[in-house]
Amino acid sequence: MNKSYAEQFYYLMKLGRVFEQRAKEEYMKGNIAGFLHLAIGEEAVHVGASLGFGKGDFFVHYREHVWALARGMEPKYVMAELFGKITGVSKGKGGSMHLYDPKYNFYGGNAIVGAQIPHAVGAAYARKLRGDKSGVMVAFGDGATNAGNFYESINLAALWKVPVLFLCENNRYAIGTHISRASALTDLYMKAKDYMPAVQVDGMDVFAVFEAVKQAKEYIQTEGKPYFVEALTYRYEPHSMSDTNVYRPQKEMEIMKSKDPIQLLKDRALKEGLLTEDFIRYVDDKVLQEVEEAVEFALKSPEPGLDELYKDVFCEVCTDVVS
Ligand SMILES: Cc1ncc(C[n+]2csc(CCOP(=O)(O)OP(=O)(O)O)c2C)c(N)n1
Ligand SMILES: [Mg+2]
Repeated sequence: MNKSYAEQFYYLMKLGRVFEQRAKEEYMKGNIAGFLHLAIGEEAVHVGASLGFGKGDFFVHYREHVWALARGMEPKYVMAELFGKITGVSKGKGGSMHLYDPKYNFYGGNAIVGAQIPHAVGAAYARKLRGDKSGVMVAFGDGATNAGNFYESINLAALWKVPVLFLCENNRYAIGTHISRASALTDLYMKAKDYMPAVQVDGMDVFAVFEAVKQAKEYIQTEGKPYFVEALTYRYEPHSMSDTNVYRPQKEMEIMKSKDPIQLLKDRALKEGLLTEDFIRYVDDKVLQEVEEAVEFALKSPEPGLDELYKDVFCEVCTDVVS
């Protein structure tokens, strides 16, 4: 692992964390409405997978702010979207669960559990037919692996040899339901292993996620077939802002917080000389400033006008939705 990657990991993970902490505050003030699903605790999965995969299309679920930032979307346009402002990435009409920007090959943000999985398989199949090997990755939660569309997708991807990376973020909960109460298998890579290579990785360790996803990307590109990665992770915040969070033992939360992915990265990278205390201080100040500017930008931006109401509802020319 080189210094440049360690620096990018730290910057993006810290940016994601501070961005979401600030989004939570703004939600409490009433500046953000609707749903807000935070990924605090899961940053190593989003950042490690994003950098490990490199170029390609991303389809994710509603817990997506850190994914969007890790793919390069600017904090101010993402924050403005959460605020429902016209300057947001989806013109303020999508909100937190519908970040979308084809410039970054980022195709959302889906509010329907598991719905992005067949979308990604379709996009990957289209890429294959065009001879385009840039790659498609789809992320989804543990809960999504109990849905029919997940099984249909892994089946078709294996049958038609579709080069797509399935990335399961196993944070052990689907809202308030523990995985053991909803899934017959709790090692979720086992659900895919008869269809494709499938591995389980420590999702609190950004280096481990990066390496697993990099290997997966090489496989889908050279073999032209699907691959499955399960990342074991944990969300520190409630499912969404309206969740009372009473279903989790305090002890469990304490144990998982002691494995904080940002702290783990710092400890290891400082020890191995990949990061310096000065760099960490510099990044900590920089992200605070960037997020502050993003909030100011969002606050000052106007809401969408009434003339936006019927725009972007249906596609008039549907050929280039996935460019
Ligand atoms: C088809 C469908 N069923 C139910 C819901 C309600 N719902 C929203 S999030 C969620 C839990 C999903 O959990 P998981 O896939 O583990 O993702 P996580 O929230 O943990 O990231 C459910 C059941 C939904 N949005 N869509
Ligand atoms: Mg979950």
